[in-house]
Amino acid sequence: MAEATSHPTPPQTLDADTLRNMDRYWRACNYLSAGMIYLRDNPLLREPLKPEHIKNRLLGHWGSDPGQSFLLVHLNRLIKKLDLDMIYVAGPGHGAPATLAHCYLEGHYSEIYPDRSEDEAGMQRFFRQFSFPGGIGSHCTPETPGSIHEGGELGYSLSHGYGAAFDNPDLIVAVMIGDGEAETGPLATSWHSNKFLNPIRDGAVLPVLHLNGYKIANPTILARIPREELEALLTGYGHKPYFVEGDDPAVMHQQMAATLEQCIGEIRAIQQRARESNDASRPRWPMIVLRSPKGWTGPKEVDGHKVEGSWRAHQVPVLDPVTNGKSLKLVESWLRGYEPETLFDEAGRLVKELRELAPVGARRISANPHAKRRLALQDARHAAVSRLRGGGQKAGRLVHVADRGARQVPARRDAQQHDELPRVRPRRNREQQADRDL
Ligand SMILES: Cc1ncc(C[n+]2csc(CCOP(=O)(O)OP(=O)(O)O)c2C)c(N)n1
Ligand SMILES: [Mg+2]
Repeated sequence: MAEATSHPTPPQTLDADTLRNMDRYWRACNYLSAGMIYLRDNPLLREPLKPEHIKNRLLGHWGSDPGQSFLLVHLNRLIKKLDLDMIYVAGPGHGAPATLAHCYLEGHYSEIYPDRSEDEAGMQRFFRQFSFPGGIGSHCTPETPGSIHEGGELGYSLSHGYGAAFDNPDLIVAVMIGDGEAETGPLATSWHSNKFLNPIRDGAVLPVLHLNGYKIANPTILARIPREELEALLTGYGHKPYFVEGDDPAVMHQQMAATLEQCIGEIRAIQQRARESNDASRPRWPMIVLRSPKGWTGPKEVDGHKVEGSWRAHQVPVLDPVTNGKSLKLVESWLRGYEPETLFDEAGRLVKELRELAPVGARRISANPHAKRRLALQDARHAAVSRLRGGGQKAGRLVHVADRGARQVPARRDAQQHDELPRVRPRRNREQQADRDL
């Protein structure tokens, strides 16, 4: 069996300041995630929380978010440190608040949707739109910046991750896999995609299996089998698993920082060796198992029932804050526990020292050009209208466009007659793909 490593006494990879600020950044993500689920007003809690500040219908998934955000904060550190070209695939895409929070903190959300600006009013709109009529879905959807993966149907994250890495030799795709998602047929099969990855011509995939223990109301198999059995399973799939396990944030930050550095170092070494020697024999790719509590940092108990670290954290942990004063207080103390007043400045923007932790420009996970494709809804609506008006097949198909390129692509002649539909981009040559050297 390949040597698998965890870090019970983690090396001190992060200095005290970096550790503190990364933890603050993570708290900001968690604050925004919970804010999206609960708040329609008073976004920075600048006044005591009242029932009218809470959304009437509470929808969304909290449990997945803190673990996903934890990983994202650490990916950001390495993207910056090593100038990585990296995208992120959220397998538990129902936990969209984590992805959205990151995009917003990186400033990219406001660039695309200027009314959801980096200030108090923009944050309110950002919260309010989430899972709200006329707003955005509670899963990762095509309009989620930086996401190439629809979050509503579990099972395809790893295959999508590999699809993105093929033929992109410099790209690293970090894929978080839910332990529930891992029980689906498509995901369970897709571990074998690593056999199709050519270390010379393709990029890399870094799977992160998230053992938060639960899938809606049930425990998960992979979180319950003995560690050695899981290690043997993942090794059998061709990986070299590293374990990051625990619930003490300070210890976990150090573990994750050291483990990620190790994994990225191994990925680079594998690629360098293969590319210098022109030897594409199959390596053993590293991967991470993150075992952290579901709903980490959320309410520990509600009405005497365990919530953090249990299935009750999956969606909305406190259900009735509008009608129950005790629940309202609980939500307020939970949100205030992140200390938003120390994370956001007077205007309501993430404070400067935390903004500096994120990569900039196209290196931001939310703005990486490999994932910067979204359905041009406006164009899709036009397409649908054209079809209804008898535009036929040519004019009536949905189009995916790179959101920058959309206006630059010359419109087809028939499209010009039908509300200026952009040209459909050419498909990749299927034969070339089938000819991949396995
Ligand atoms: C194919 C499929 N089956 C069922 C569901 C319903 N569903 C939504 S979330 C969820 C649990 C997911 O658990 P996990 O992957 O462990 O993610 P977590 O929330 O724990 O991070 C399920 C079963 C779904 N979205 N897709
Ligand atoms: Mg789970």
